[in-house]
Amino acid sequence: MTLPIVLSPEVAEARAAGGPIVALESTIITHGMPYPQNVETAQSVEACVRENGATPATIALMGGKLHVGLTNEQLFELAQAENVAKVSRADIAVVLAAGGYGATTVAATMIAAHLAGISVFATGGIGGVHKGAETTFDISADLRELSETPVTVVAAGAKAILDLEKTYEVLETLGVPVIAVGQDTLPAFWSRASHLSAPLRLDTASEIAAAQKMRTAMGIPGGQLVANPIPAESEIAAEVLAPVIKQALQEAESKGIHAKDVTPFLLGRIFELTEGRSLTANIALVLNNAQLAAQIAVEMSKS
Ligand code: PSU
Ligand code: MN
Repeated sequence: MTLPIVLSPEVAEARAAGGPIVALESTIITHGMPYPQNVETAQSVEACVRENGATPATIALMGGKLHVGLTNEQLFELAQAENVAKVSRADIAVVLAAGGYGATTVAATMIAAHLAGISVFATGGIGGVHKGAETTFDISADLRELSETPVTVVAAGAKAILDLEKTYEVLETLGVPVIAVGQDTLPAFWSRASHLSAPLRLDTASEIAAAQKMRTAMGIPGGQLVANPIPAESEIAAEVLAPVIKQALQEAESKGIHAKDVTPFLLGRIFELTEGRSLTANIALVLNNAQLAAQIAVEMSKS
């Protein structure tokens, strides 16, 4: 069978010309941020990619089609739709075959990007090993995807709601390069630094592009996690966030929130508890990641 992939006109044009393209996910729109900030952010992220010389390709499932690049109308339709499934590797094919709405997580966006020949992707934060995973086994499929699918993912690290030590241990076990940008410690999403030292450090987009090209040339499957710290003026200190994260985690537990509802619940509660400050920081870090991803895509497109 032929895959029901639909490229937006702008993505089709960029692909035909061999131009730089940056994939963007849609779970952050439907499950990660409230309306209308979700659509506004998606539009400014796309604008930021264009300003930095690349073409944005926001990925989502709609009506039995795998869309790589959304028009403005499609973006609004998705952001306001009800019953949007949050899809990862496990459910992407089921939802595509059934024909409903599906927002792609990091794992599913990597799969779609690779199918469309796109090798760079910008997001906010990847999923990882949840706190308490030793009893819940809740480990995001994003981690295994990074080890299998050759896409460079630019994120502000793993979200600080996770067990960061275990997340980076699993990435090491899976053979995923974790590259901090411009600093020796790993960033922690809403904060620039964590207490963890970075396994790898690179300071420029061209070095990051060269590393992915070398990995592929060596026949090593998988991508890279580029951990790009949030801009200093937008960060929230880890000490400020720690009690907020603790409270959100306790509430998730007492309400019996589990599986893929955990991350959206925690992000929503942290937004309320910080009176929106976490969202402002989240938007700033996504834009920062989009800029670096566009620069990496430009470098990758140079032969
Ligand atoms: N980054 C954000 N907000 C989000 C996400 C990432 O700033 O909502 C989403 C991504 O789609 C990621 C998902 O893949 O959260 C992780 O979900 P889980 O923990 O259920 O694997
Ligand atoms: Mn999970």
